[in-house]
Amino acid sequence: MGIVSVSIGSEELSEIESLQRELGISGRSEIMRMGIKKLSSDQKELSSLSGNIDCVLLVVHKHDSTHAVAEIRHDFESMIRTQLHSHIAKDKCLEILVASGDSNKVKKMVKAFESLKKVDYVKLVVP
Ligand code: NI
Repeated sequence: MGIVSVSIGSEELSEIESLQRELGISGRSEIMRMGIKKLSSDQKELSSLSGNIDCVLLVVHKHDSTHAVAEIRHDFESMIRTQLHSHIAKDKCLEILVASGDSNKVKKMVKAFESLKKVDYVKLVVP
């Protein structure tokens, strides 16, 4: 077993503590292992997509990142058929995008949203 030291912000740290309480897990390492497993399975699901797909993408972000989110939407506008911007909590926005297109381009769009710091949640649904 290896030991890895990581730097995380106070927001992520309190997220870890709240997950520990909710899941009844005492060690932070266990939370990290669970997170890695989840990320890895999401990644496998994403890389298994091929050809043209129809999908729905949910993105929750802080209101002050609306401009950065809009830039990504414009970068992928040829794939986006419908979009909805809604407010779900104070300073939080929800984007619902319905898209059709090449799966590799969809993967790029998902990664672009995930790489934004003020994006809290990205979920791709491929029916
Ligand atoms: Ni908004």
